[in-house]
Amino acid sequence: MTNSGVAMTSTVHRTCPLCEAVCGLTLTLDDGGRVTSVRGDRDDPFSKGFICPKGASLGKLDEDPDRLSRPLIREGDVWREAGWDEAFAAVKQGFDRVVAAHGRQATGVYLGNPNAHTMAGTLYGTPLIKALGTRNVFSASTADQMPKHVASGLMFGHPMTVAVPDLDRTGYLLMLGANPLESNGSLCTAPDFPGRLKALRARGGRLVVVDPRRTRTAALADEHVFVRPGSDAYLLAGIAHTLFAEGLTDVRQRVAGLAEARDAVKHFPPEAVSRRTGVPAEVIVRLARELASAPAAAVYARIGTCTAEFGTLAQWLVDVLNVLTGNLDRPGGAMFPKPATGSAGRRRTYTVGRWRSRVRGLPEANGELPVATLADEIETPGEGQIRFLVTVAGNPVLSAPHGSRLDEALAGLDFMVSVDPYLNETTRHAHVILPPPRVLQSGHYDFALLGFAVRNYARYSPPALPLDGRPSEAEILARLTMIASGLEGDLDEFVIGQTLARAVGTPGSGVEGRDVAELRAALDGDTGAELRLDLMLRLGPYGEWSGEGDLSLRKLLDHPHGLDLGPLEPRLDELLNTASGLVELAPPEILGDVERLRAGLESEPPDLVLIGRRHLRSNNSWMHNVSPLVGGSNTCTLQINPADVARLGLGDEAEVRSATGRLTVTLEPTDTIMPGVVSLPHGWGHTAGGQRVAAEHAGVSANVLTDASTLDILSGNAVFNGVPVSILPTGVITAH
Ligand SMILES: Nc1nc2c(c(=O)[nH]1)N[C@H]1C(S)=C(S)[C@@H](COP(=O)(O)OP(=O)(O)OC[C@H]3O[C@@H](n4cnc5c(=O)[nH]c(N)nc54)[C@H](O)[C@@H]3O)O[C@H]1N2
Ligand SMILES: Nc1nc2c(c(=O)[nH]1)N[C@H]1C(S)=C(S)[C@@H](COP(=O)(O)OP(=O)(O)OC[C@H]3O[C@@H](n4cnc5c(=O)[nH]c(N)nc54)[C@H](O)[C@@H]3O)O[C@H]1N2
Ligand code: SF4
Ligand SMILES: [Mo]
Repeated sequence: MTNSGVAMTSTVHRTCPLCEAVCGLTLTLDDGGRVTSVRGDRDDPFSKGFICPKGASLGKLDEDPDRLSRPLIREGDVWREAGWDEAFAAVKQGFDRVVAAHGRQATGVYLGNPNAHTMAGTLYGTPLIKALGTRNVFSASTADQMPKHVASGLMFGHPMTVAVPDLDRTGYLLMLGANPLESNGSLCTAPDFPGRLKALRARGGRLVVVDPRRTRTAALADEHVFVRPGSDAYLLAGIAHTLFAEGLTDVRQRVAGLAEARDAVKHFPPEAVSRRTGVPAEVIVRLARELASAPAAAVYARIGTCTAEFGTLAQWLVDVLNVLTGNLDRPGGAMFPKPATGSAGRRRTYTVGRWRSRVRGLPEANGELPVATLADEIETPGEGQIRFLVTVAGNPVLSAPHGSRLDEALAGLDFMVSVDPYLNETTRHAHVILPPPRVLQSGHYDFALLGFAVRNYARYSPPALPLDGRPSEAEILARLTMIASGLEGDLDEFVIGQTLARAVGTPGSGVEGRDVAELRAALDGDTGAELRLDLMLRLGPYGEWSGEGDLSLRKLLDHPHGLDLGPLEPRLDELLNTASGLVELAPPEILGDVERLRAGLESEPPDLVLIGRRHLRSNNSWMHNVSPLVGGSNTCTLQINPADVARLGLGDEAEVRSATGRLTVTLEPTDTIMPGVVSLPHGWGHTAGGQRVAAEHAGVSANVLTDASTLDILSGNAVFNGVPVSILPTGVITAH
C-alpha cells in the first residue's frame, strides 16, 4: 500500500500458455501478486489484442486454491504434504528399488499435452527420457497428432517438417476435422483464428469446412460438407483421383513417386468413395476443381482426421493435394514456418517401427509407443513389464483410449510419480505428486508452437512473480533426470557445452572455430532455461551467432510485446531431408497401408458412431475447476440428431454402449450433427475429488467408450472418431 492507501499495482505482458494460439496478454497484478485484470495485449504484433474466455481467466486458474503448492506423498489411501527433499528422496527410493530388481525396461514415462506449453517440457523432457533408458515412452502425441508427424517424416524426411496453411494470404482453404472457433487452432498457430478466417472471406477467398457436425467454424464458412466419421482419407483420395483424372495437376516441387501416388488413388473414384464418406460425387469433383483453379489454396486437416483409423493416410493425402495443386511451399498455400530457435536439424532418414512394443508388437513412431498400449505394458507380466511410471503434465485416465482400463492398471504399479499441479484422476494413483509453480512464477517461450505459426514471430515472457522457495518445473524435471541417470552435475551446462562444441565445429556455422568458453560467458539468463533459450536464439536463423541477424534473449526482453519476424517464405529446399532429396509422394510404408484403405471401401459403416468435440471454455481435462469457465454451453452432453432420438425412442438421458464400456449420458438433440453420429466432448468424468469445482460438474469420460484395440496402424495413434456405439433408453435391461 502507498501512503495514500491506494494499492500498488504492476502491469506484466505475457504469452498465454493455455492453447496453441500464443496470444499476448496484459495482466495487472496487485501488490500481493494477485491478478486483478487480464486483457489482450494490443501491442503484440501477432495477436493484436485478441483474447478468449480462457485467457481472460488465466488469473483465476493460476490462483486456483486447489492447485498444490507443496509435494504430496501417498501412504495407502492417505495423502500428506511433504517437503521437497523428502519427496525427491521417496522418488529415488522407489526408482532404485524397481531398477535394482527389474532393470530400466521396467520403467516408463507418459508426457502430457501441457509439455508443449511449458519451457520445462521442451528442454527437460528428452533428457528425462534418455536418463530413464527405457523404451516405454508414451505421450499425448499418440492420442493426437502422431499421424501428421509420421506423414511429414516419410514425405519430407523429418517429423517436425509440418506444413501449415498460409492463413493470411490464402485464397481458398479446405479445412477438415478442425473447429478453430472453439479450439483456436492446432498445428497452425494463429492468434485470432476466427478473425483470420473472416479476413479470408472478406478478401474474396473461400472457406470450405468438412465435419460431421455443423460447427461454429462451419457456420462461418462459405460451404459446409458433412462427412461420415473416419472417412476423410477416402474423401481426400477421391479429390486426388479427380485431379489426376481431369489433368488438373500442377506439380512444382521435385518429387519422387508421382506415378505410384496416381496408382494408389486409382481405386478411389468419387462415385466409389461417395457411399463411404456420405459426400456426393459431384461435390468431390467440384472441390478438386476449385482447389486446382484457386490462385493459391491450402488443405488443412486436424484432430478429427488424425484420431481416426486411417489417420496417417489422411495426413499424407492432405500434403499430396497441396503438392498436386502446386500449393506446397508457396505464399498462400501450405508453408513451412521458420522459428527463431531453429528448425530440427538434419538426421538420418526418417522411419517408423525401429522397435516394437513388448505385448502387442506395435511399431514405435518418433521414439514413442502408442498410449493405446500403455495399460497392456503395465498389466502384462514378464520382463519389461512397467512397474515404475513417471507422468508429467498428463491425465491419461481421462485422455487415453479406454482410459477406464488404464485407471485400474495404474493402481497396480509398484511406484508412480506425477509432476502436476492437481490431484486428479491420474495423479491419484501416484505415490508422490510434485507440483510445478504457478504460471506467473514461470518463464515462458513457445519452442514447439512457434514452429507451426502462420507468421514468423518470437516472444519471451520472464517470470512475473518470484518462486518463493519452490523449485521451477525445470528444476523438478532436472532433479528427476538426475535421479534416473544416477549422475550429478548441472544438466543445462552440460547441454550448453555440447551444443556449443558442435556449433564451433560445424563448418560454415556463424561461430565456426570460436572459443566455447568465451561464447558460454556471453550468454544471458537468470536460469538454466533462459541460458539455453538465449543459446538457441543466438544460433537460430535470426540469431546474433547465425551470421545473419541480431536476435538474442536480451533483444526479446527489450521487446516485451513480441517481435514480428515476417511472413512465411518458401524454404522446403532447405528442410528436405529424404534420402532421395525429393518430396516423397509415395513412401512404401504409406503404399502398404493403402491396401487397408481399399479393403475398408467395401465395408458396411456401423449404424451409429461416436465422435468427440471441444468447447471454447474448456481445455482437455484440466480446466473445469474454474467457475467462470464451466456450466452453460460448456457441459458434458451427448449431441445427437433429433431423427435418431425419435428412431431410438430416447428421452432426456440414454445409455451409450461400446465394445469396451457403457455410460449414462444427458442428450442434447441438435440438427447440427449428422444422423448416425453422436458426439461427446472429451476431458470430463471428474471423480478424483482434488478439484472441487470440477467435481460439481463431473460429467462422464468419453474414453470409457473408446477402444484401445483399434489404431491408426502406421502411427499408433488412438482412434476417437468413428467408434461404433449403440444407444438405448435408460432403464432398459438387456441380456448379454
Ligand atoms: N476421446 C477423446 N480423447 C482425447 C481427445 C479427444 O478429442 N477425444 N483428445 C486428445 C488430445 S488432442 C490430447 S492433446 C490429449 C491430452 O491428454 P493429456 O495431456 O493426458 O491430458 P490433459 O487433459 O491435457 O492433462 C494435462 C495435465 O497436465 C496438468 N498441467 C496443466 N498445466 C501444467 C503445467 O504447467 N505443468 C505440469 N507439470 N502439469 C500441468 C493438468 O493438471 C493435467 O493433469 O487427450 C486426447 N484424448
Ligand atoms: N477451447 C479448447 N481449445 C483447445 C482444446 C480444448 O480442449 N478446448 N484442446 C487443445 C488441443 S490438445 C488440441 S489437439 C486442439 C484441437 O483442435 P481442433 O483440431 O480444432 O479440435 P476440435 O475443436 O475438437 O475440432 C475437431 C472437429 O473434428 C470433427 N470431427 C470428428 N470426427 C471427424 C471426422 O472423422 N472427420 C472430420 N472431417 N471431422 C471430424 C469434430 O466434430 C470437431 O468439430 O485444440 C486445442 N485447443
Ligand atoms: S486463444 Fe488460446 S492463447 Fe489466446 S487467450 Fe485464448 S487460451 Fe490463451
Ligand atoms: Mo491435443
